Amino acid sequence: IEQIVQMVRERGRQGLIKEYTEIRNRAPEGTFLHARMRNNLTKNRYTDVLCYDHSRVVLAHEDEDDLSDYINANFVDGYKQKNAYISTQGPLPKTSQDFWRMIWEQHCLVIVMTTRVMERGRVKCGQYWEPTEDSSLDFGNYHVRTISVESNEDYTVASLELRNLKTDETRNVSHWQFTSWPDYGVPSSAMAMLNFLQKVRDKQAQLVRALGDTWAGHPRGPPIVVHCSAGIGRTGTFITLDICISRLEDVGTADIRGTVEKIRSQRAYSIQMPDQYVFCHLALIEYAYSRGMLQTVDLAGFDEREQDSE
Ligand code: PTR
Ligand code: PTR
Ligand code: PTR
Repeated sequence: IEQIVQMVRERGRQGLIKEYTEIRNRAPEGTFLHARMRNNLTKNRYTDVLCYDHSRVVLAHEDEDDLSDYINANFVDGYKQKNAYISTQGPLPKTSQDFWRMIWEQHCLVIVMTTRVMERGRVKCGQYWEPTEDSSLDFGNYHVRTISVESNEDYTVASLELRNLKTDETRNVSHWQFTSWPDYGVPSSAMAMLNFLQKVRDKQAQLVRALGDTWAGHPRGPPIVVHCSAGIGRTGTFITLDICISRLEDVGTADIRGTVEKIRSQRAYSIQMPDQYVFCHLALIEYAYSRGMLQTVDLAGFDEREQDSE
């Protein structure tokens, strides 16, 4: 980790931005055929944020309709864990039912939401759950009841009960919304974000444990669903940090660039703004410092350092 601090100090903000631009300029490494099918186009929140075919979450065919298996969502690997996450867009009114179907079919226990429903007067995500206690919404075969809601300064946790009306089974889903993250930006405090991330992990671990044998052989359980509005910027930043911190705790090293490249090979465009890439570095250093892995952090000149000319 000391090497990372040194690397970050030497490159400075401009150097990291240049590195991000290189990553970003690379052509996509996959096709988007399903995302572009005529019947699926309106299931994408943004026409320029499509979903790779090779890693997409395929919905089970419920109604013989060949085209009903599409949702703008991709599996993303975690640290030493295949399909640790599902990165997805904020559900649209039209796709909320598919979203719950995906949660059901993938047995997901935890949803992380890093956007607000409205931002700067624009709708960023559908209201696919009820924000108030003891109320519910229906989406096709799924009944979603909000059991309890707890709010903090930076995030809100809702306990949801998801009922499959076809089979009459119910499951609990824990909904974690981080509320102080502007779109196209970074949180004002890395600590708030890191604290939130830790709580999310603890919750997933607790829910997996509570299910006992169900997840035997998969001790970390089902994918954690992570979404923002487009499912690339803030979602990608959250996942990058989660992976880098796992690695840091395991072997004491980090590879932010490699992590971002890997995530982008599964969820195209992940990490959308240069500042988000820079934030991953600074937040990781802050994390290491807060955990006593670093005694001092010297980033003198980080903001001023000019980019070396070629
Ligand atoms: N419209 C967004 C933007 O341009 O910022 C979404 C987007 C992001 C679209 C990235 C394409 C992108 O491609 P790449 O990062 O692979 O160049
Ligand atoms: N055994 C549980 C069930 O089938 O409902 C949960 C479970 C689901 C366990 C999937 C493991 C799973 O992963 P895999 O598809 O890799 O076996
Ligand atoms: N076309 C959209 C735009 O650039 O406005 C796509 C987009 C929207 C891309 C939001 C990223 C966004 O941020 P996030 O992935 O964090 O929701």
